[in-house]
Amino acid sequence: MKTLEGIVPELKIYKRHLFLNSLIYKSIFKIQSTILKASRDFLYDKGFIELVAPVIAPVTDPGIREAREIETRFYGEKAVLVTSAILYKLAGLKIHDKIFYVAPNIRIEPISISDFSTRLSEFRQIDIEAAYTDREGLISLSEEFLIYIIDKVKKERKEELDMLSRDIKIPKRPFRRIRFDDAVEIASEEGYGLDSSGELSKEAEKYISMIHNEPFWIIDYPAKIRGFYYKKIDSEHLLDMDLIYPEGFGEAASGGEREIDPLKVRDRMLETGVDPRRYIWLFELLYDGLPPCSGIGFGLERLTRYITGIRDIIDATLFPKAPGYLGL
Ligand code: ASN
Repeated sequence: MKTLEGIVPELKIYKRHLFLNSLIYKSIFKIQSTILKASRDFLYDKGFIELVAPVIAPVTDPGIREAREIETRFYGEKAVLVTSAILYKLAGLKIHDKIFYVAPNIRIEPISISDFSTRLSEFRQIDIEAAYTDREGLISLSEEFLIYIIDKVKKERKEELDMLSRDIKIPKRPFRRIRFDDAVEIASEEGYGLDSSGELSKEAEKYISMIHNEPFWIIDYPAKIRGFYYKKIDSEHLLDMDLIYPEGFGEAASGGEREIDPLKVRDRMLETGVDPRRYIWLFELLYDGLPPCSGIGFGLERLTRYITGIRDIIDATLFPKAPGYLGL
């Protein structure tokens, strides 16, 4: 994997302005621009419209695994920075049946001074939501979406991919699917386990990603460890999915079919340790009526990292905020 060899990560974060004219960054961010344009072209072509997500809110998505929210004040009132646009995706369906945001997500992830490869505290999701669509429909749309983007980048950014020595293959559909419980077993055979939130540990996910050479899905996550907005498939598992990149690149996207019955959403909140009193507006939205829907969010920086083949996620965003590193 190509990286900006020889430059310590602290300099790449705190002195980013001094590196912006390097050929590597020029190539990466021209490719990222093509990824964004291709995403929008693909989604508009499928009947989606783009909406604009908020940055600060009274309440946000608590389904963020090991991470925490940033609490702040807004004119004396308690507020949080948005961790994901999921709740606004649901609300956005009142405007149109197929919507997406390219939304900023702010999450206090655990600090790691030895690994800048996969996590940022500020990142963007190409966050998609579709009414009258089940998990199957979303899986199919997402596979097409990824293939479309890779194809566009290969056609329009050949020079930049060559500069990065990246020869990325166009994946073949349908992508493989593995149930979460089976993924845990595959990882445990090699001695990898779960993290403190009950997710596959970073190492476990990396290992499973490493033994694949095509993107694949992990489906049916345990109900207790993921957002209250996912619908259950049985008493312990969700109708959800993560897309995982091959070659060790790890998680690409998370999504699933939504629970839209207010009483069941409340049960899911209790099951995941969330206080229903904080989400009155969501209950009102649900009682007002939402169509059955599904959604997924693709991390823009992780998509950029995978397509460019670079090692570190801090090189896949222009002004990185690595966990604990404010940068510029
Ligand atoms: N984007 C995810 C979804 O659509 C939610 C998340 O990022 N936590 O389900």
